Amino acid sequence: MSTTARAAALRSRTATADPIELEARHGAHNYHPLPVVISRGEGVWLFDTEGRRYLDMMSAYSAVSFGHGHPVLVKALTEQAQRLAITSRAFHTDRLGAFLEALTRATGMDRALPMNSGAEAVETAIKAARKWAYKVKSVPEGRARILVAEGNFAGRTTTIVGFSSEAQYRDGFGPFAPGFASVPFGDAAALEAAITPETAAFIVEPIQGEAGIVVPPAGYLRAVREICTRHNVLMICDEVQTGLGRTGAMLACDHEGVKPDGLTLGKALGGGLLPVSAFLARADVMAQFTPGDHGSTFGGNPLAAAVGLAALQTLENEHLAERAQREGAHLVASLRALRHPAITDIRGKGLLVGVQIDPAFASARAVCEALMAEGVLTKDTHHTVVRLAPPLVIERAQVDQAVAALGRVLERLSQRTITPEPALH
Ligand code: IF1
Repeated sequence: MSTTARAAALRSRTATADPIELEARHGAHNYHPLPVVISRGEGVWLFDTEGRRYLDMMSAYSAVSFGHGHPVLVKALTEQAQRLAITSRAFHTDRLGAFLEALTRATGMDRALPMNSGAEAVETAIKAARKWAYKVKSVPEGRARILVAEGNFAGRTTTIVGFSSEAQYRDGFGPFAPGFASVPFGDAAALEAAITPETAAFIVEPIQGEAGIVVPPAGYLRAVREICTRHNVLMICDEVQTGLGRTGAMLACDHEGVKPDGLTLGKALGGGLLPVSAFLARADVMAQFTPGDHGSTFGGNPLAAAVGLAALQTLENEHLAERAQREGAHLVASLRALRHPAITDIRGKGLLVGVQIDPAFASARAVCEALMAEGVLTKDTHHTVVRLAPPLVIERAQVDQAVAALGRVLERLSQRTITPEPALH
């Protein structure tokens, strides 16, 4: 068949074929999406190919904090794309410096190294911590150890899944990088007990997202800060998910007034439009990178820098952290007011909320499928938790709409689940 004929056949097949079927036929099956095909997004709303509207209550795992198609961010993207998008770091550009300055000012960190995905930012943190251990702390070469928290999620590279506690994320992907050890999340004494002279850093999410929106005991981050300082161990906070206003403050660390030695940001830094991440650190840590040590084809490209800068400015101009604090408090209060027996716990901070569902009633996945029928889209995590993490631009009425939908779903599932068994005769 000629190329032209093949292209025509493909066009006609693709034009009429079902998108889900195309994914199934041509793609890896590494996700199990809800049975919905989204074709458009606007603010807090998603629209499927049939034109049905859904309230987005997961904002792409916090990457869409500004809502879908935020006009200021789309403008920054399109204007920059028409001027200059990618140059590599072989040359300076007129966008990167301003983005790095805004990142350091917004976080209070000394220096920033721009990357693309969250995992790349975490891998950059690992390299920086190890090299700092060898060159500054005089840990013998090759002996640096990094502590992580049980229940962590920091990305999908083999180094990172190597220290995951989730069997599925590790299964079949070894052998893994050595030099990592886990400590219980939320237990400062266990952290201190695990520190050795070769410990370079402790990498920790201030609130564990994938583990099911797990908030550590009050004071934990302050205790970690004090212990790391006393033992000359780098405290590195992974705020890829909790950062940029999501928990009701610029950084989740801010709730305890803690300044880490290293910080990873991602997801919302790209304004919900493209992957932008960064590793930020104390000057002496970032100084470990000399020209050629580390890099990325796309890291710090002018398109990402322009959008990232606009995202940081929009976060501030629209007071989105305060909004997350206010609407998150209302969300949690409204969920508690449901007083539904299927809800066994409500956890979170700001607009990063997890609703724990009693498995006797239904799986979190079943709740999410039922929510979809009610026009609300979100995702389950760890089988029993429904994640509620909408765009930070969500209005009060839309929060109420999501809670009402959850109430209806739980009521319906309860009737289905606890129908009394027929009496045994
Ligand atoms: C998936 C959830 C999972 C992260 C933290 C780094 C990264 C992530 C705290 C890596 C990414 C994403 C990955 C995505 C699902 C989602 C996620 F917690 F957000 F729900 F998996 F746990 N640090 N989290 O949460 O960033 O490389 O993806 O840009 O892999 O299925 P990334």
